[in-house]
Amino acid sequence: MNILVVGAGGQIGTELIPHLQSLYGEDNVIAADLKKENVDRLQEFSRAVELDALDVKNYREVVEKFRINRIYNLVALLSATGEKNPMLAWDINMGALINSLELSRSYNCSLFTPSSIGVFGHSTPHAGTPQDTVMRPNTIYGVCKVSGELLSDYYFSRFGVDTRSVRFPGIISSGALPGGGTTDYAVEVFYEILQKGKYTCPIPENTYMDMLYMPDALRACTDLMDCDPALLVHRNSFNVTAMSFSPKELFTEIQKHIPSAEFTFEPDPVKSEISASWPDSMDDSCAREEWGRNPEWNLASMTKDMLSEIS
Ligand code: AKB
Repeated sequence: MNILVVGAGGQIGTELIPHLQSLYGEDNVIAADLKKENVDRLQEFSRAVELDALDVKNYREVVEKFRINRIYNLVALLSATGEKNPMLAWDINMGALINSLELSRSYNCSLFTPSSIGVFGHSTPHAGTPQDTVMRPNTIYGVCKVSGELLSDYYFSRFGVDTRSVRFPGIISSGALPGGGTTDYAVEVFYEILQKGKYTCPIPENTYMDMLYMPDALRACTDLMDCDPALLVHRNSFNVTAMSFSPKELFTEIQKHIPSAEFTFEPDPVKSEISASWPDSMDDSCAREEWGRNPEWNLASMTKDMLSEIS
């Protein structure tokens, strides 16, 4: 198995690379990123190359050179940043996806492109959001993710490309900071509290969103791609979650460890609107039934681990 991770310098890629190396061997994982500084950092622990996923010629050369047969396409402009420049978000998110799909088709690669809770909108049921339900997002990021799910299913049914993916909720991790998302507060808060003892939250205190701790997210990436395809009724994309909490609940949990931590709320209009349109808690039973998903971390265990890792 030769695996290429495109957009490897971000929050997920930084931790997915060592996870893949531990499962498939160091030599069989290639990390690719657009930014030279990310490639330099990735080269400290992996085989890493510079790659612009929007440049299909450059992308093809890398796939050919390393005889790639599985691609993780992690290139994305996230929800809050996407609203600042919708056309750029469309170009990046869809451009990287189309190139990944076409190259997977030509070189017989399996392909994982994360989807997101961003596919949902105000008209989706917010409690126990089902796997198959209304998907009418009100962000360009969500529009890209719905289009990506449909295109990925199309490439599977029309061309037989082995596309699989999950709808990630907010991912909490200590390896690399997220950037430009609506759920980023749940990571930022740990750094701010440990550095400054106080945090001002851009999300209203009682807004619930689904979250996953990174180890559970990484297992989702590999368990789904390694499972027997005969088990899959769905492909693009599975609801996955491990916890659902509001900022207030997370901060109360942090205060159990750091009683002096201070929290204030200054809701950001864009992030507030986006977070209000997303599910409060998703139903991930299809992922559990079809490929045995079984997350291990909850709010209490994640909070304790984050504080100790970042300290
Ligand atoms: C974001 O907030 O944009 C992402 C996501 C949930 O897809 N973290």
